[in-house]
Order: sequence, then structure tokens, then C-alpha cells
Amino acid sequence: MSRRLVATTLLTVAALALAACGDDGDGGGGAVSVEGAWARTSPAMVNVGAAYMVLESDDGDRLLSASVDPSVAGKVEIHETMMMGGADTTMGDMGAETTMGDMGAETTMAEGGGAMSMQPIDSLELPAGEAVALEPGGYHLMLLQLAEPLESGDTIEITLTFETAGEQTVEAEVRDTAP
Ligand SMILES: [Cu+2]
Repeated sequence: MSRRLVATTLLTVAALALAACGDDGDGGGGAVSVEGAWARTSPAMVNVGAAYMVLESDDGDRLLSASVDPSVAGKVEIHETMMMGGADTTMGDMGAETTMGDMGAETTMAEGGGAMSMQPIDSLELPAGEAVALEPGGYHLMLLQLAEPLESGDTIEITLTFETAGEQTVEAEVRDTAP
């Protein structure tokens, strides 16, 4: 009995050690795949921007937060975009700090009728093996308190914090339109 217990313990330790190695960042293990990261150019009068990418985790994970250097933006939030039913719902429950810029950046997407609104979410679930797209009109990373407008051709570094995979830094190209 006790010998089996020891063997099990050793196996567990070995598995943990392997998992830890995988996290060291060579793309194996629990790393989340990040594809096609880009950020939209921001109009000069607006101090918020948005970044997009496709995330996929083999084993399932959760995006907890994102950040950028203070020289890019003061704060990054995970947002989801929602279709609003009525035409008179526009500015309702948005924080004063994000209001104008968010509306400017996002209402252009609402051409099919109906107003769009967005709100911060605490985290973004990444089901195992399922690509989760952050894209215009859907989930996105909101860059608040931009230090300078995002201009086409710029590249910004975004650090993503995942529940399991930990921190991963990606480069996002600033573009006028989706790649
Ligand atoms: Cu947003």
C-alpha cells in the first residue's frame, strides 16, 4: 500500500515538473495561442482605443486582465459589445471617462440598425480547444487614457494575464482596418 502511494506521489511530482517546464514559454504546455493581434487607429480627438486578437487554449484558460506600458495607455479593460434593443439607450450606463471615445469608436459598427453598447467584463473564458475571437463588434481590449493617438504603422505591446498560463506579451500592429 504505502509503496504504491510513494509511486503515485513521484508521478505527481514528475507531472508538475513537466507542467512547470511547459510554462517557461517555448509555446508548449499551457501557453495560450494568440493570433493576429492588432489595434485600431484612434481618431485624434479620442483618448481611447481598441485591440483585437484571437485566443485559443488547448486545455482551457481564462483571460483575467491586460495591460500596456503607461506611455501607451493608462488602463486596459476587457469589454464585450452588446446590441441594444431601442434607439434611445445610447449613453445610459457608461462611465464618464469612457463615454465619448467608446461611442465614437464603436457606433460605426452598428450599421445594421440598433445601437451598440459595451461594458467591461471581469474575465474572458477560453474553453479548451476553442478559438475565442476579440473582434470589432464583439469582445475587445479597451485601451483607456491613451497617451497619444494610435497611428497606423505603430506597434504596441500588450501583456495578457491568464489564470493558468500566466503573463504573455504580444505585439499588436496598429491598423485602420482588420487584417
Ligand atoms: Cu470597449
